[in-house]
Amino acid sequence: MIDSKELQKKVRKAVSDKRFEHIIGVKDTAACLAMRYGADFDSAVIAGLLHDYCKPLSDKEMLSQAKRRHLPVSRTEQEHPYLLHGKLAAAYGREKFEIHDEDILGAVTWHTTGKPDMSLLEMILFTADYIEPNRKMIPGMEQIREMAFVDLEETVYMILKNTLRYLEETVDPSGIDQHTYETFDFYNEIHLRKKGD
Ligand code: DGI
Ligand code: FE
Ligand code: FE
Repeated sequence: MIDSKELQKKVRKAVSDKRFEHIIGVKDTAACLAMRYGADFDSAVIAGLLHDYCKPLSDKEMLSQAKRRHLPVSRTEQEHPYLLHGKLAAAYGREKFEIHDEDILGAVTWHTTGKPDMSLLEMILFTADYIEPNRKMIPGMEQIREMAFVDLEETVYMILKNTLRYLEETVDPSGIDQHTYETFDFYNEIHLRKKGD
């Protein structure tokens, strides 16, 4: 597997200055969360560096790259091809950088929509992507940043609640990925159970 310094150089060449700043923010935030929760540190760093590697691809390129790899493309992904950028980054990680750790690849694959019952590393990347320091301030961000170092499942619930509210205002219902709904339902259950205790 490629080491993180090498991967950082490759990523630097593939994305814009602004995207690179975000990626470094995600890498460092994922590293902090790994320290807090006892996840594998190097895995968090590699996942943070790789997660948006394919974000610069155009819609057309995303679809053709997915097709070439025989990745299943849902109707929602067909209409919003950027939803594929995590899956593609995982595929590139395997092919170009010899990253074969399934937990890292899973975290990268699911970083946009999440999925029910995520691993610790998957929750860490999902959260780091949302709270990293370069993200613009949005309502609820302060509370989410604070919660990230207290209770990761509750944090994932809060992020999905915010994201679904945002998506319901900006895209039509068919544009919301099934995984986004399922992930919300899963973490909402945990949230409600904890509240009932
Ligand atoms: O790649 P980043 O910008 O760092 O972050 P990301 O991969 O989490 O992508 C964020 C965008 O993805 C944000 O505008 C919300 C959007 N998104 C998340 N879930 C869904 C979604 N967009 C659609 N259309 N459907 C979803 O289910
Ligand atoms: Fe992303
Ligand atoms: Fe990102």
